[in-house]
Amino acid sequence: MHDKNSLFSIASRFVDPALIADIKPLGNGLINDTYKIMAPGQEQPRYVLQHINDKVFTDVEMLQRNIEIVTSHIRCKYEASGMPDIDRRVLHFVKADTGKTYVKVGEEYWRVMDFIADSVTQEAVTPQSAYDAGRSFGDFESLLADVKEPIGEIIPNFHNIEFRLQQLDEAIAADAVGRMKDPEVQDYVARIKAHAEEMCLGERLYREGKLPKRICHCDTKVNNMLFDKYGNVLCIIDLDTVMPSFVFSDFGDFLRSAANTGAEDDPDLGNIHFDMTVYESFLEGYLEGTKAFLTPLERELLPYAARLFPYMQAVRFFADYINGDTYYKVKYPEHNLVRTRAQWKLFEEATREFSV
Ligand code: GN1
Ligand code: MG
Repeated sequence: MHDKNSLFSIASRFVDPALIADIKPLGNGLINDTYKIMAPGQEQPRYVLQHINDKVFTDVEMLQRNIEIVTSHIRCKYEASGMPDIDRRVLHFVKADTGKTYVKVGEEYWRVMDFIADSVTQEAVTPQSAYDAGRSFGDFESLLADVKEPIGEIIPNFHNIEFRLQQLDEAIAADAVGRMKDPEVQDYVARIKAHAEEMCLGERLYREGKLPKRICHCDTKVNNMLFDKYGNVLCIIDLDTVMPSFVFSDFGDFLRSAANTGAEDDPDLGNIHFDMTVYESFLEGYLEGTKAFLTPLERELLPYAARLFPYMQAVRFFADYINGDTYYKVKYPEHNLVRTRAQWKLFEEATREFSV
């Protein structure tokens, strides 16, 4: 945690100190630390200050370059199409006194972006907002389909399930904190392995040259979108993971949070079901947004994507649990195991929905 004085002095590298009345925590991301900068006499935050987790995003220069390419590309397209209210539809990063969109203070990296006025985040969607979300993520991929500058793979193999399974194997072999002796842990290992081959389908098709990679968002949780007060999607946020991936990333990861009737870390597995009405609405919006480029194979495999993401997230939370919680922020010692159970339940529920 950072004290207020240091937050003030870091924020002052980006914005006029006279505009900073207070700085408070914002949101519940599992990777970066996020704060809102309040200006004097204003109820809404003016800026967002973020401490970049450089253990996860090791190349901050590439990270910010990717984000700048993506946001300016989208902004140009919106300008060309006469889109109204552009500043509320695409993020804008503030330049620091260094002329860059980030600063290094001691060993830490920080950045600031404008707060999008009159916006809120949500943890859940309705069938109507799921349609909008599908349309928005489809449009997002569509807008980025002709980016000329190379977008770096900021976290190599980020959504490569073969790689994630290999990391799990490494965690099991190391058993760094002795969690492998728990019979429940052994049981999840067996369950995960039983589906491994089937779940690696995407990577096999990629090697066979049948499946393309496109520029995707790669973290399409519901809480990575901003909505206006009427529940319309305003803007897609959390652009750190934008990189080349299968479209399954955006489709499957959104449903992982949106179609889950429970929470990502719900301790009560009875709350967790896969909501097919959300799936159908999101699918409709997504197909509309991606109709210019989606191939028949990509389309056919969208139900696989809806299963792949709870599976992959279970593998990732589980590996982190076995490693002793080194990646995701945890609120209590069993948190990553609770998350694993919840994602596994969601995987089973989705599997039940899609098996004929
Ligand atoms: C992380 O940063 P945040 O909380 O939006 C993670 C995602 C996971 C998600 C699980 C860089 O996203 O991949 O799906 O937690 N981001 C990274 O909630 O690993
Ligand atoms: Mg986030």
